[in-house]
Amino acid sequence: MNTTLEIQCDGLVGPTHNYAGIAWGNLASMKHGHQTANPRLAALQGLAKMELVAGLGIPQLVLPPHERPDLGLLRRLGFSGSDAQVIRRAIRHTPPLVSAAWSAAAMWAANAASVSPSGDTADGRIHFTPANLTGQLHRSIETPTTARILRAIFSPPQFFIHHDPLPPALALRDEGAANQMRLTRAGGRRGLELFVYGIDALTQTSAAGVPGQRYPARQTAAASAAVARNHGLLSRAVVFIRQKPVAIDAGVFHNDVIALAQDNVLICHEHAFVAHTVEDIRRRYRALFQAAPVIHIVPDRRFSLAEAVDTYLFNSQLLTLPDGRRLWLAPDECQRHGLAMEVLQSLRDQGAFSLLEFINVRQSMRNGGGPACLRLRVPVTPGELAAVHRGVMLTPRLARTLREWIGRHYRDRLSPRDLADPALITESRRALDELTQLLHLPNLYDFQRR
Ligand code: SUG
Repeated sequence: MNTTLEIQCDGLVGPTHNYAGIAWGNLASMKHGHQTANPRLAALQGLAKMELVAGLGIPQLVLPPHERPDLGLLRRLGFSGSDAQVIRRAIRHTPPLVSAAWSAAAMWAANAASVSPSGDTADGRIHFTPANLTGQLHRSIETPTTARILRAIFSPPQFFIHHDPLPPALALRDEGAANQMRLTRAGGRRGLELFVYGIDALTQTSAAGVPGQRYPARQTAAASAAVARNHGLLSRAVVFIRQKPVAIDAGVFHNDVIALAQDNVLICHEHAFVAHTVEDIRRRYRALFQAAPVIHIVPDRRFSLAEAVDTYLFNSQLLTLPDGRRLWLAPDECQRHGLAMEVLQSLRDQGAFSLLEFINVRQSMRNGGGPACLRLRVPVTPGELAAVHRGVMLTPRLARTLREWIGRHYRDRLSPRDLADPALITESRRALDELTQLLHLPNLYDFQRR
């Protein structure tokens, strides 16, 4: 019997989901930029994933989308007038700014925050640090709303503590739990937290990236270290790991595109980390738990970095069911990829997991977000779970309500040209206003407070 509970917090896809092609280094975003998206289908696909997980008896929580467009961003950058005028003027001058203001990227909740469960922290509370997402303009605007949402959902201070995001500096770029993994020992509450970074930006000459590297690193060592300190983690229960630059250049813009961990099991691609990392993890795990972790390394000759990025095999959710069995929830794309299926078969044969399911989240995948990107994990005790805001916990009834809400409010086509349409501002606000009632989260958005 498994006593560990883990809430899966999924970002509900917002009504302005679109393909702007603005995430440099994220190959899927770069490839699908300026195509027509289907926000309604995207939201329904995300909801279907949440329903599947909740149906397995795992606590599933809904994180509401952010208000878009972020007109405050455009106004701060000097565009003025009525809401419609602001959009029109910004489009005339700087279209990429408008794409950023409309971005629904907050759906990728793995980037919302770093989370340390109460079993790991000095004060026995769950610690949250909203990610500053400084590396990308369209993502950096998420932080204040994310912080507000997390505070509203995980509220009683005897259980939950919310830190300020790290200062928005290149040297402190932080993209949250997408670069954080955790290993535990069966039955125990303590974990070994693994923080993965792409660059040590305080000492490397170029803060933007390793000189000569094609794509920038989106997490810095200094950011990871600051989060670990703020969360009050024991130094012997933390490992800092550096991504291999070659992986970042192949399109691994977050660690969760190349590695995943659950319970005492770590699965990673051969080129996920720099040399000696795996030995280091083994040593630190052994020192903490007096036992050996289970580590599966997928060799590049069997499954290349390009194949990993193409299929998002490692961006699966590895879920522990209430009976203790592990389920691998893979993106649908893997099912049609012979080599990905061979890797899965061999991992299953070696006992990494026992159940396998596939999920179609293609609308999100086309922007570089697989099943694991769409969710933030929060390990909890039963007492902590009971303190979470009930209105956002997914029940069959809430799922039905949300499906109807999506059907009422979402468009089934959104092209970059549609972002000039002022009617979309009103439509999105109407949808979100109603959503706050459905989730019992009043006055969440700025437009409701004015
Ligand atoms: O930050 N895509 C997101 C995808 C995030 C995936 N998250 C994890 N791996 N955990 C990003 O690159 C695309 C936006 C656009 O092009 O419209 C985008 O932001």
